[in-house]
Amino acid sequence: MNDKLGLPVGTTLDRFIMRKQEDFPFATGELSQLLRDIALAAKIVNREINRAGLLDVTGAYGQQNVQGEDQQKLDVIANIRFIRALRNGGEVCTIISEEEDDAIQTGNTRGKYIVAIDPLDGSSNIDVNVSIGTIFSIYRRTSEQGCDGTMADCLQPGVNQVGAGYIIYGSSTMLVYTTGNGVNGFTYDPTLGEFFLSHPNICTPKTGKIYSINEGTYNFFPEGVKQYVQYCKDNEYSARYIGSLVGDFHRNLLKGGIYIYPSTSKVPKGKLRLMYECNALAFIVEQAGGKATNGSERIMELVPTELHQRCPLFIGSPEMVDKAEEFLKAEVAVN
Ligand code: AHM
Ligand code: MG
Repeated sequence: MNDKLGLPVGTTLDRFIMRKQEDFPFATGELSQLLRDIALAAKIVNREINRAGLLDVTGAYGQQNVQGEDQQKLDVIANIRFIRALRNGGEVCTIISEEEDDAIQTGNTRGKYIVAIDPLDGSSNIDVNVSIGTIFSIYRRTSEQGCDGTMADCLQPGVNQVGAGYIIYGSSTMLVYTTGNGVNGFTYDPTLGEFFLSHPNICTPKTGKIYSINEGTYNFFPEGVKQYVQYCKDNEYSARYIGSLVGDFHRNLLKGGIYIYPSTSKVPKGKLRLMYECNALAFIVEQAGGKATNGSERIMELVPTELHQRCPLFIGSPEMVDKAEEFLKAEVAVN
């Protein structure tokens, strides 16, 4: 099996990124470098995650680790690792992170890119050894180089993404990304310290039999969502919900399915964040032939007004997203 460029399974991520760049005659290599920086941070975070249980059990490191850093929760560690890698890489002027209230200026004022990142998503699953992930979106700045990124650079709609991806730290660690020409997945071989192409040109099934939603909050769902969930049950779909967006999304991407985090009467805007959760996965799913909406509008066309804006998410196999939207529309028509 090959990717769209004919690169075979087993190609290293570095080689793959280099070959892709050769197809763009005016490419300067900066985006390629940025992707490599993310992959490097992912390897470091992967190493930390793998030792998490051990550290928890022994609790013997005290306040500081051997590098003299204060011992911190993994989501904070991941945040530090990714920011450091992006800052040192030099291609990014501004970072939006789930862990930081304000946009972070890296000091690389010549950097062309903005990165929005959730360094470690699903952190409630860390302590129980369940899959967690990193999600990232890459934008080109719209302001002139030579100064810090602006708010307008940060608040771009998802359609402006030039790249997006996620890392899933699961039974194996994978990096899945797109730069707008299909989706490719790379599996990490920890013995070699390399990501290798394992899932070339990922295409999501048009429909599936998996629905992923936190049914514990059923009583607070909008009527249309309740009815769609009932439709899933009537059709004997399988309910699968890890509570780790990357894990749930990755499974559904490969097998076919729908992931829903709706607005509820308790969280009217939903829980997930547009800038570093929904947009990245929306870009990936669309590149794989799927769909992502907030129930009525395409996620990537939503124009953000705040860095940490929340939005409802319906994402996955296109026919399933369409079906869910039918129920929502019917509800609107009744009211
Ligand atoms: P986080 O960014 O604080 O980790 O929250 C996001 C996570 C997603 O990974 C997951 O899909 C969702 O929250 C689960 O939320 P809930 O427990 O409400 O079902
Ligand atoms: Mg998150």
